[in-house]
Amino acid sequence: RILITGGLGQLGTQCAKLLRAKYGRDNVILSDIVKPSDEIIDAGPYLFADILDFKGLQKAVVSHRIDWIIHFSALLSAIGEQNVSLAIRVNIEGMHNMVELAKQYKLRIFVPSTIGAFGPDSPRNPTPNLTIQRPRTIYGVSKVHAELMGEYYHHKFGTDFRCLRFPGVISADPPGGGTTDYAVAIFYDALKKGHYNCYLKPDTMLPMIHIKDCLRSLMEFMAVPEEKLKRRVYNVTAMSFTPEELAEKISKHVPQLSISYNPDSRQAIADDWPQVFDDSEARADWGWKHEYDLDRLVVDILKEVRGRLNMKH
Ligand code: VAH
Repeated sequence: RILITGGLGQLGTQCAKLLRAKYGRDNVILSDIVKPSDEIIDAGPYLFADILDFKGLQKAVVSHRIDWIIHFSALLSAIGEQNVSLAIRVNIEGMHNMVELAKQYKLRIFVPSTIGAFGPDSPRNPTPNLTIQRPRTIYGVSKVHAELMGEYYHHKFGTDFRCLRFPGVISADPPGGGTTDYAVAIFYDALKKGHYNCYLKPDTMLPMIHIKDCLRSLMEFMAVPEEKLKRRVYNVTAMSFTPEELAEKISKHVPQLSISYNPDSRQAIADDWPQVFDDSEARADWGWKHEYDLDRLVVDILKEVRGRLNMKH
């Protein structure tokens, strides 16, 4: 059985759908501290689980006979800077609880890390798997901590900890509180207003990935036999682009799109992040490869967003 924490965030519901298709609807339990919609309940088992409540989590793991944990709960980069103490609790104390449970009950645990786990001292183009990590956001600090804690538990206790560093994930559901959220919001504003006011500079290059590639990398990585893994933490990516490159691709399909640039505090976060992510080790060790390039991503997300806005085209 698989327990997904932070299940109602950007990745959880799609991840549950894919895992349920592969492992069975009732073997994947979505959990969060948010009240679920009817749609979520209809899709499969849902559980209230507060990752700060160790006893409650222990009960969930035992009574549902959990074998794998997919630990998504976290405050992302921008929202973390507005709620540092909450980010420390959720992202760091929450990780302690989950990795301790993984050790106690011999669970396989997946924790996502991020391009945000690198900082201004890291090489930016490309950023390799193993290099300096001195991030300047509490989100980044907490994710480096998660990587180090997971690797420690693996080396000390044999815990099957696995971690992929994701770039900005593009889906029809906005992430909420991220620095890469512009690349989702622009699709909605392009279709609804024909204009997007971008909070990053036009030439801000960031690594990105389509959510379908992101979740496929997770599924494939979780199924890799332990002996094939040379490390517990891998970079994965699909492409890098700038706001102006993305706007230009979208305007091929939405000609009326205009874009203005008014950088805010998220610019300083993005300026410390990788511009190009080197995922050659994931490709070499367990056969990772992306399937969505920017052209295909734009067509697919536009279709999804039109569906959400139920526009006829
Ligand atoms: C954020 N979308 O912007 C998240 C992600 C790589 C970026 O971690 O914070």
